[in-house]
Amino acid sequence: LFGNVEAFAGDPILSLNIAFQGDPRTEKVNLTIGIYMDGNGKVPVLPSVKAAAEKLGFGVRSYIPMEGLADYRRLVQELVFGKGSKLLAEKRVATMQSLGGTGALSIAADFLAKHTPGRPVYVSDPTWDNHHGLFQRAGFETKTYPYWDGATRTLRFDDMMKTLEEAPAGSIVIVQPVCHNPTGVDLSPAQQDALSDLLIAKQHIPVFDMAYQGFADGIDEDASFVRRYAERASSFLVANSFSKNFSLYGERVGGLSVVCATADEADRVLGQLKLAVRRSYSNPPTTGAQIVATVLGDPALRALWEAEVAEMRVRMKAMREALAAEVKKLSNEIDVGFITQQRGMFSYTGLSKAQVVQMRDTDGVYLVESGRMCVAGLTENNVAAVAKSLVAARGA
Ligand code: PLP
Ligand code: TYF
Repeated sequence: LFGNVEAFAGDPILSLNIAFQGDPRTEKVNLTIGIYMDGNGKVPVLPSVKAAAEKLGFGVRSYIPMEGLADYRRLVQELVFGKGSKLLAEKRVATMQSLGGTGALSIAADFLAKHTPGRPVYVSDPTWDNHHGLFQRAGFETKTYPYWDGATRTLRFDDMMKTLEEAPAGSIVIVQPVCHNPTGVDLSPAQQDALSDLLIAKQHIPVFDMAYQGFADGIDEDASFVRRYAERASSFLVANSFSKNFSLYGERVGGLSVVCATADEADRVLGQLKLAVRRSYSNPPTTGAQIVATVLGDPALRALWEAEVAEMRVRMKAMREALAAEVKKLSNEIDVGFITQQRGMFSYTGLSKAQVVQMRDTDGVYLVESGRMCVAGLTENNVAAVAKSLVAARGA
């Protein structure tokens, strides 16, 4: 019956992690998957999260509503759109609790496939690979807009605008508003505004995918693209994730918010989102959302969490500076500006696949084959070795 089932090639990033685990070298360094690690190379349990979990204990585990916990959904809205948001006052946002950012995008794709079918979906070149997969699975054809210029390690902004200008009106456009995965290159505020003008003029449907809120400049600062867009546009979507900024990867906590033209429209959209969830997994899990809602809803825990996010952000920036400084010590030929200018968890190094393989084989330094480095894997203890490996590979 299943004799012709094709083998699954696996996810290249997850496969690299398995290879890393099996590597016997003690000096190995994992700079692959987008997981924040602390200065000791460990995935942290945030004290705010631990305190919330202890406060909650293990209570009743009945089903929760299809759309998720009410407090959680309100707090998601306030975190994404800002507490004083006009949209929220007008009740124009339908927000669901989701299974991480991936689950939010998956429900978004199903919803759009049903209600706005047949439109092209534009994603950045390059992007998080699952953007293609999730929207293709929902029945869409995905296309790319230019984003990364390998020669200058900067944004191809004019080309990006041209492609989206030439796209059919009403196209779906996935936009990472902050800490772009995989490049670490974001739009400047002026570029964000120019892109917003174009998206509105062309009646494109943006899906903002915000997986790293708080990892660039701050929790509110990182939401500013979405919030400024919200002041002007009547319909768009936002997927947000707490995997990284709460270090709750395995709990699968995120949100999908669909901004609508009116409160009545938002009511009906929420109904359709509930239906999509009902037909998929019925209702979301309890624990992660309870923890996030407890932290965000308690002033003391929230202040603690904000400080913890700041600590993660500052450490990643410090590691970028340290790597750039270590590379400079070894070579004057390499322009290290890109390492410190890029933001968030990732740096697109421009290293070729052969160079990445050399670093892995020779030094046990693991990057993704596209040349993406997760800077959250750098520590005081390994940064010099990583710099040495990088400089050697560049010369090879
Ligand atoms: N979107 C982007 C751009 C990501 O980098 C990620 C993954 O880390 C996600 C979405 C999915 O996040 P989650 O793990 O919450 O599903
Ligand atoms: O790009 C990353 O590393 C993160 C984590 O199938 C991730 O987004 C990677 C692969 C995957 C799921 C999450």
